[in-house]
Amino acid sequence: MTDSANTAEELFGQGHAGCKGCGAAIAGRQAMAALGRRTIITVPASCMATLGGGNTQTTWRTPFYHTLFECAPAVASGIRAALDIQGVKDVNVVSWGGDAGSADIGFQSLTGAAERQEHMIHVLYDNEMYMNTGGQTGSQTPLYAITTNGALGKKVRKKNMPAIMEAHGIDYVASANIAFPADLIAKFQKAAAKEGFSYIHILAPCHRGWGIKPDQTVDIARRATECGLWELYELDQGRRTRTYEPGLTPVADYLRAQGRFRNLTDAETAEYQAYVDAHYGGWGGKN
Ligand SMILES: Cc1ncc(C[n+]2csc(CCOP(=O)(O)OP(=O)(O)O)c2C)c(N)n1
Repeated sequence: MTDSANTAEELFGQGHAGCKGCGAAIAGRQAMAALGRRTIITVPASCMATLGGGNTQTTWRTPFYHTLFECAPAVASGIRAALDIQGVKDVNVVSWGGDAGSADIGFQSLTGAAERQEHMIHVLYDNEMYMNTGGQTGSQTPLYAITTNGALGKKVRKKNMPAIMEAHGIDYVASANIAFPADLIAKFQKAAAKEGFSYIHILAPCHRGWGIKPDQTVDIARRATECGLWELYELDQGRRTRTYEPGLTPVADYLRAQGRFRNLTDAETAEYQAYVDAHYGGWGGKN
C-alpha cells in the first residue's frame, strides 16, 4: 500500500452516474479507502466505466482510464512499465473489470497479465450478468438465474474464477463482498503491499438484474456469504484462510429473495442447498 492511503478520505463516489443502490459503486468506494490517492485505475467497457463519468467529471479522484473491453489488464501492464521506467514506485496500478470484462471477453488480457506476474491488482466486481448492455448471461451468472437473454434460467454452473486465477501462481487471490467492508478493505491493503499480481473477486449485486429493491443491495450481498454461497477467503502466497465464519443460513433465504430466481422449484432449491453443503470450504465460485 502507498503512504497516501487514508480511509477517511473519499476518493470515489462524490456523485456518480450509477443506479441508486449500485453494488459496483459501493465496491469502488470501499476499495479506494484502502488504495489511496497514489492509484491509477483502468476500467473496460462496463457499468463501472459508465458510472465513473468522463472528462472533467469523473467520480474517481485518481487517474481513471476507460479502456476497450478486452484489454484493461494489458493497459494496466503498460502503465506499470511506464512507471517503472520513470522509477516511480509508490503507485498502485489497478485494472477493474466486470464479470464479462474479466472472466469472458476480457479474459485473455487478464490471464496474460497474471502469467507475466505483473505488479498490479485486478478486480472482478461481480454482478453476475452483463448489466451495462441490459443484463445478459455470462460465465459468472449462477445456475438457474433468469437474465434478459435467458428467460428459462442458466443451465450450467458459474465458472470458478478465483480457482482459475490461483492456477496462475500469483501472489494473492481473495474473494470479497460489499457487505463486509472491513474485510474488503483489509484485502485491498494486502494486495497493494504485494510486488506481483493480485486478484480480488468482489460480490457486487445489481438490483436491476437481480430483481431486488435498490435498498436491498447490501442485505442480499450479506445473505450470499451467510448462506455459504459466497465464501470469504484469501490465498496469500499459497496459504489459504477463511476470513469470515458465516452462520450458514438456508440458501433459500438468499435465492427466494431475488426475482432472477423466481422460477426456482423446490427441487432446484434443494439441489442448491445440497451443493453448498457438499462444497462449502471449496474456496469460492462454486455456485
Ligand atoms: C468488444 C466489445 N464487445 C461488446 C461490447 C458491448 N458491451 C459493453 S459493456 C458490456 C457488458 C459488460 O459486462 P460486465 O463486464 O459484466 O460489466 P457490467 O456492465 O455488468 O458492470 C458489453 C457486452 C463492447 N463495448 N466491446
